[in-house]
Amino acid sequence: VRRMEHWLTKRAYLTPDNIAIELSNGETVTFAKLYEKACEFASKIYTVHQDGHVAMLSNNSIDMAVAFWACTYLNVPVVFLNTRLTAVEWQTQCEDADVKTVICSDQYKEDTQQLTLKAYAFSEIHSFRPTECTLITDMDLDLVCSMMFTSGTTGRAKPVIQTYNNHWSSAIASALNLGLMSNDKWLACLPLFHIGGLSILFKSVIYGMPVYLLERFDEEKVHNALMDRNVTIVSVVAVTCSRLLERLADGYYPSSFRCMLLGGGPAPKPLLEKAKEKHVPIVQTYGMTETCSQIATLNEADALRKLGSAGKPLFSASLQIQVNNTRAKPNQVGEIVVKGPMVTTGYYRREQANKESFQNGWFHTGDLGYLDEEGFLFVVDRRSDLIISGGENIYPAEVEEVLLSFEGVQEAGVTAVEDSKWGQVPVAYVVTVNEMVTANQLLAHCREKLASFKVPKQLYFRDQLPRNATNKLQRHRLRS
Ligand code: S0N
Ligand code: AMP
Ligand code: MG
Ligand code: MG
Ligand code: MG
Repeated sequence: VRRMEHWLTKRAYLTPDNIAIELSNGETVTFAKLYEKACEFASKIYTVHQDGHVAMLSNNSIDMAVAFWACTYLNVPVVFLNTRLTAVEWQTQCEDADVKTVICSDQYKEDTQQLTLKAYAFSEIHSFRPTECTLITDMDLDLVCSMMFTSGTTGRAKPVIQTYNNHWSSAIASALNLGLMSNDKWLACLPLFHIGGLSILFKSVIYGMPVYLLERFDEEKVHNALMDRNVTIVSVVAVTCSRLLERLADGYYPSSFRCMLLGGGPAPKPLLEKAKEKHVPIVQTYGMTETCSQIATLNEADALRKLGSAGKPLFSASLQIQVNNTRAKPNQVGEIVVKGPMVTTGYYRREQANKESFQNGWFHTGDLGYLDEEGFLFVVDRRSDLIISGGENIYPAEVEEVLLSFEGVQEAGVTAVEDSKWGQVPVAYVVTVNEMVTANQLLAHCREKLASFKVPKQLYFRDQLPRNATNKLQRHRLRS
């Protein structure tokens, strides 16, 4: 076993008085305090958490960070739930990831009544009496630290295993790429339930760097923080980046501001050009839940010369373009495959998916891209059929399944259309047995079962849907 002293314990020992988390209301928590709070929280949940995993349902907060670190002191894997999902979706994910206990912010306590699982709000846990328990001193790097769901080809989201070693390797690889400045302060406005957000918490503790934590993305708050709070780096998706540039208008960020780390989906050329015009440094990155965030990143030095590229694979990571399991030539488009210590050990209890995704040691991302003559990655298309709306994944099959579960719906097909606000949004095509089914009924049914960002923006009735010779739905032909 590979072991390492618990990162937060070590950090609290090294730089106890440095700031770990800063909020927009001025509140701060030092590393010593974060350590103390995490240990205390651990001693309080010790009696309620059952064997099995703990789910976390919360928007960004200090409590959420404390609860997460508390679970690491008990060696309990944390399954992160997207707060935008419906209770039906949470329930399925909890079952798929062997969750036995839910920890939530007080805001979601009422929603959890719809789950068959026991849920505890942060405030309830704070009021518990601490129990004598042994907290781990050394982390076993090969253990599961967290799990996050990602869309799968089967229509059912898959739990991605993220080990301590994955998170450690990701944080180190990122620092070797971006460098680490003594004044670095990373702003977290992406949800911590996605890896683009959570990875900032690991970086904070491992680097000894403060995180400026926002409950959620709010362009006014982010803008003010970038202007006045000495933030040096902020992670963004295309939609939030675009809103910030809009808000910046003719202004400039202070010279201490280093960059926006832009990931989670394609970076539209016009957005990159606008940023260039406004002298906003954008660092484009390619990564995913399965690689525990960044795996390829474009250095600032190459940013303008290679506009649109996601850069080169980080130190310790390898990346290839493969066509029929052989390495592609420069500029030849193929599937992006990766390997390295930040790559997931697999999907939790999904044998078939793991067999398909891992071949000869390479993880097959399902994304298409090419490497130019100098080895710079260009992502040209995402995994088949995946829709990315404002940084959130929508898998068509999942929406189709919900449409098909409505009585009278015979066939359903979902595809993406371009959208100026969200990048892409889903639209649906359905075939019904008779004219009794209305669009309003179907959309209401979707809203009940699906997170609202997954609900089709338009719904069209058709006599039949395009299928190939083997009767497989051809989603790319739905719109014609
Ligand atoms: C874009 C965000 C901020 C929009 O949320 P906002 O404005 O707060 O909306 P609300 O006020 O909550 O809701 C208003 C209405 O809008 C709907 N809505 C909300 N979000 C979406 C959406 N994405 N698409 C479509 N509709 C949406 C609401 O439903 C509501 O409608 P009604 O009233 O009908 O209910 C928010 O969506 C957001 O935070 N998005 C980003 C999510 C994210 O983090 N994605 C990245 C996931 N991938 C990864 O983490 C891997 C890549 C990675 O690691 C990375 C990514 C980025 C940067 C760096 C990295 C890295 O490698 O480190
Ligand atoms: P997620 O599935 O939420 O983990 O998000 C990762 C997915 O977003 C990847 O598999 C890609 O499809 C897409 N993606 C991430 N970074 C980029 C990028 N730089 N360019 C294009 N697509 C990207
Ligand atoms: Mg995914
Ligand atoms: Mg909002
Ligand atoms: Mg919702």
